[in-house]
Amino acid sequence: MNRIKILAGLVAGAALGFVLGSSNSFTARASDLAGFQPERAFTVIGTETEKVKRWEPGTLICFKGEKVKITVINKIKSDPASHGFTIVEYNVKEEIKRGESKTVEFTADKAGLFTIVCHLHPSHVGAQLLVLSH
Ligand SMILES: [Cu+2]
Repeated sequence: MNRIKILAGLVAGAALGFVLGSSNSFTARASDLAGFQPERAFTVIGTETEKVKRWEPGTLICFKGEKVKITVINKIKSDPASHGFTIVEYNVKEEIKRGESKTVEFTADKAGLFTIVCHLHPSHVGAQLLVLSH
């Protein structure tokens, strides 16, 4: 039994090494990057601990000019069943029902610190987006 677990660990390690190795060996020439717009992807989970509801991670950081993709998943078990995910400055406004997910995409064309609010119940489930200007 232990031998099987060790073998599984070795296989997993080898697979991880391959993934890391292939990304490390990636080299891009300037011509390959012409018109390339980097994408910053996040997965944000709505959670509840000790009756405190929040989006996790609560701080999303990207660089100005990046395409941002945020997948928001509502895993909050208590009522209300829906929560909002709104970033006013980026015209993002979604409502996510319990157990469901939504994806928002925008280009971070404004630098600064932006508040992410639940427009349904602003007293909870806040977060923030920090867009760095390089
Ligand atoms: Cu809410």
